[in-house]
Amino acid sequence: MRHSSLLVLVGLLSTPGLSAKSPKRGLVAVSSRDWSADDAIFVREDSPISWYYNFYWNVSDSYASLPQAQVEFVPMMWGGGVNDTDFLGNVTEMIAPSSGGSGRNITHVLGFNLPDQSYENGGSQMEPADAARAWVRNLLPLRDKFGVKLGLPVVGDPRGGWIDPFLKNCSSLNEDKECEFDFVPLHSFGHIGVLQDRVAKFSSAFPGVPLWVTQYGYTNQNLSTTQEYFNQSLAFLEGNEAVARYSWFGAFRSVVSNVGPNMAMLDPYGNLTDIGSWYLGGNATGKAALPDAGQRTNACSVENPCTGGDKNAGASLCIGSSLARSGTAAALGALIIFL
Ligand SMILES: *[C@@H]1O[C@H](CO)[C@@H](O)[C@H](O)[C@H]1NC(C)=O
Ligand SMILES: *[C@@H]1O[C@H](CO)[C@@H](O)[C@H](O)[C@H]1NC(C)=O
Ligand SMILES: *[C@@H]1O[C@H](CO)[C@@H](O)[C@H](O)[C@H]1NC(C)=O
Ligand SMILES: *[C@@H]1O[C@H](CO)[C@@H](O)[C@H](O)[C@H]1NC(C)=O
Ligand SMILES: *[C@@H]1O[C@H](CO)[C@@H](O)[C@H](O)[C@H]1NC(C)=O
Ligand SMILES: *[C@@H]1O[C@H](CO)[C@@H](O)[C@H](O)[C@H]1NC(C)=O
Ligand SMILES: *[C@@H]1O[C@H](CO)[C@@H](O)[C@H](O)[C@H]1NC(C)=O
Ligand SMILES: *[C@@H]1O[C@H](CO)[C@@H](O)[C@H](O)[C@H]1NC(C)=O
Ligand SMILES: CC(=O)N[C@H]1CO[C@H](CO)[C@@H](O)[C@@H]1O
Repeated sequence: MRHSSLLVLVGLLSTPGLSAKSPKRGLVAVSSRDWSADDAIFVREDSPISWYYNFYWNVSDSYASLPQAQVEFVPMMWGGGVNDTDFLGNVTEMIAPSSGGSGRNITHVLGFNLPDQSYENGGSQMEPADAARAWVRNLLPLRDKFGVKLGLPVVGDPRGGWIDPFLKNCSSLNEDKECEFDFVPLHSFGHIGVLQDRVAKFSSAFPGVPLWVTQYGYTNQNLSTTQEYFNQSLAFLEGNEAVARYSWFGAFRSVVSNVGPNMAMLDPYGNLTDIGSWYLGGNATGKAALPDAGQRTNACSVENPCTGGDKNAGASLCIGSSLARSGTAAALGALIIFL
């Protein structure tokens, strides 16, 4: 008896690579053009990150060589697509290249990002009727043809104003069926009670359907409050059976954060903060989100946010400008995080 348990234990401890993966834990990948080398930090060989999304249909440049089995890429249809099938065409081409060769094994796709919010608020601003047309044109074919699992559009209110008319609008377009979906993404920004309430609300609105918390955090709090929230939320999300996946916001340097510096996983110089290191399964690093005035240097940013000024105001401008320059819908999506 003792002998065989020991063997089992040794087996578990010595399995490299995949055993370190956390099936729930993912990444909101918002690559910065100025510091694209930072991206590699999150997917090192011992990283528990098992999946990522980037608000776009295509892989992030930095992660293009990673196979799905190592870190699953989840395409998102951010918005649009009412009168075209570009998303369907591009994802189909990725799964089954017309030029031959083996495609990427896409198994999940995320629907529209905040269609219930205006562009100004970072939403994808879609009427439920238009969104239903885009769903039937671009998303249902992926489900029917390749068995891809679809994430419901992410909105503030689980049923109510936007989702119900959206689902009903499909019936006239889709043989009397609703807009079919397989999992339900949600965002949560606020204290731990907000997260618990939102998960409970979405669980009861969609009983038995897996929930993905695709952006969460407690914005603009001091370090101890942020770290306490981080620990509590991680334990809650890991332990909650309704939650299939989660991704902390965010994977960026504190100086370009639009949610306050302390939520950032990287310090101004691209080193992991405590939260960043904990999220990746490591120990505290003791790296401060922002350096003291005396330690600030111009070296940390071309946009110069380290040298002072209003931290949070500068932050949101910087993330805005650096993402906006990438010129994709992905950029818009990344700016907005609220509910
Ligand atoms: C998708 O991204 C990869 C990696 O950056 C790139 O090589 C490829 O050209 C992109 N595909 C399209 C159609 O833009
Ligand atoms: C889609 O096409 C319809 C009919 O041609 C047009 O009225 C509508 O403005 C178009 N919508 C978008 C978002 O392009
Ligand atoms: C991919 O999307 C682009 C627009 O972003 C579109 O021009 C192109 O036709 C799409 N590719 C396919 C194969 O549908
Ligand atoms: C694609 O990935 C899924 C989920 O990991 C797996 O079950 C399936 O076998 C994979 N398919 C191929 C063709 O690799
Ligand atoms: C379809 O969506 C529109 C808003 O875009 C809404 O006014 C209408 O009531 C919806 N249809 C149904 C059957 O719910
Ligand atoms: C951090 O913020 C919390 C909540 O606002 C407050 O109770 C606490 O005193 C603050 N801690 C420090 C070190 O400022
Ligand atoms: C958070 O958890 C880490 C261990 O993962 C621990 O070192 C740290 O003290 C905790 N912080 C708070 C505020 O709970
Ligand atoms: C974390 O610290 C503990 C105690 O010092 C050490 O045993 C462990 O190897 C460290 N883990 C990592 C990933 O560095
Ligand atoms: C301790 C540590 O990893 N420091 C690194 C912080 O980031 C700078 C810039 O990338 C590196 O030069 C340091 O080595």
